[in-house]
Amino acid sequence: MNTLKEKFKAKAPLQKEEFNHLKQHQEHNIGSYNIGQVIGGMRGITGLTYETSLLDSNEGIRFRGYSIPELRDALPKYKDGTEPLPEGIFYLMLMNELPTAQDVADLTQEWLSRSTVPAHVYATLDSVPIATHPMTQFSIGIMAMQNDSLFAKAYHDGVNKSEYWDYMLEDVMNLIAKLPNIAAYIYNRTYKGGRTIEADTTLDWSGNFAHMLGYDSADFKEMMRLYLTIHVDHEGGNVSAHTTRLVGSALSDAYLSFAAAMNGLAGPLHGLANQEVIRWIFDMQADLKTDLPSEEQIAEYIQTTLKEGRVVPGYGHAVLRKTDPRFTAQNEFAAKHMPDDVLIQVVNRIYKVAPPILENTGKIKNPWPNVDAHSGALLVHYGMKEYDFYTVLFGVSRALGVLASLVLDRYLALPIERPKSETTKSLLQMVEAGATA
Ligand code: AMX
Repeated sequence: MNTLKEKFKAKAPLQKEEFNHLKQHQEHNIGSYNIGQVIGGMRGITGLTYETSLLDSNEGIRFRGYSIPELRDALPKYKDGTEPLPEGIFYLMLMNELPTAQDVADLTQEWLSRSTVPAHVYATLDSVPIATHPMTQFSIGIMAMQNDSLFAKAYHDGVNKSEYWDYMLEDVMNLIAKLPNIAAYIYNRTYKGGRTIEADTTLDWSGNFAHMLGYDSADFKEMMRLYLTIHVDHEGGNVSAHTTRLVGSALSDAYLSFAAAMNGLAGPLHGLANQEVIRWIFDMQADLKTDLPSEEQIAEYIQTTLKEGRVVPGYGHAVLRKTDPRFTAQNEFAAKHMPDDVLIQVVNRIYKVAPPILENTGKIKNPWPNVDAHSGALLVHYGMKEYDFYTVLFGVSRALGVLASLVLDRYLALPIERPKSETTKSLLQMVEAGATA
């Protein structure tokens, strides 16, 4: 940890310098907004800075300037592997520089050394009904560890605000280190009769996670490395990232902030969409009595879903306006590792058929697939069919981006968030008076 903290201390001032430079331009106007945006989920209103990643609506996500294809190439891999190790993208997001293989190996060891979960956390999980949704269990597991927050303790003891980031970094490292163990515990408890699989301390963070989930093939571990790399971050305004920022801005610690974020990720329009996609496909296969429906059958099924006033899960996005590169990365992985898989063929047929139908509704702004349209099919291929669990995997990955960002929030001393709200009446009065907010 000393190495990582020392490196952060050496690198981070550059980020602060840039931020302080921006502060000199506080009066610079970057746009105006209208009532449509105020009542429409604040789309298109730039309301925060967020350093770890930036989303271009056509090109997709970039992490500290690097696209997913670039990172699949540039980040260190596991031994003979070809997919990036998520430790590397965490390092990149926190430090704003690509890691060496040694930086990544150090992180693997650091997280391993912090991965022991206190017994009371497992006891807390054991006390909730087994049918409790895995995301609810995940959130409860995270909250059960809050008692160990070093940031909360330091704040209570009167730490100087210039040192907040140091305690936040400690909490973030402890939390990330333990998430795979908690997630695996929930999986094994909920679906595998409570079996215990000991950690394999020779493996990397993702490989060991796959192992603790009970999936030991080299391909599954590679898939997990890719999965945990591409789900980390999607700039700052999405529900999970923004929730982490918002709750953290009250100086709530990493456990409180991240648990809140996971409650947002558990919503079907956000992370839960990955389970909804597979549920929707399974339902379609059952309704049509075939594993591989034709394009015509899929088109009809999509029309029915729309007529029923439901969303087609895995399609659409609040910011993206093209196929999500995270979908493409998974599709490339599937083409390489499971070219004949029937479910992947279904995913590809939906990809062919859905966009024109969604476009023709005239109201859906992005008819293209997002990350969730694909991920479940990869997991099913390797035998993980318990789709209620999928969002927990998303959550383990999302921790890396939003928590790296939370350390920076405290380093940059960002203020408490407090946007202004209006009532419908007060806005109507502004309209009548031709006034602005
Ligand atoms: N199927 C059916 N209707 C859709 C749709 C879809 N896939 N995507 C958007 N729409 C509808 C909206 O519900 C909205 O309808 P309304 O006017 O009757 O309320 C209308 O089209 C306009 O919506 P939009 O501006 O295109 O999208 P948005 O920014 O409001 O919402 C999103 C974005 C992702 C919530 C939406 O596209 C959606 O619900 N998609 C399906 C769920 C999904 O895949 N979520 C995962 C997103 C990625 C993630 O966070 N993990």
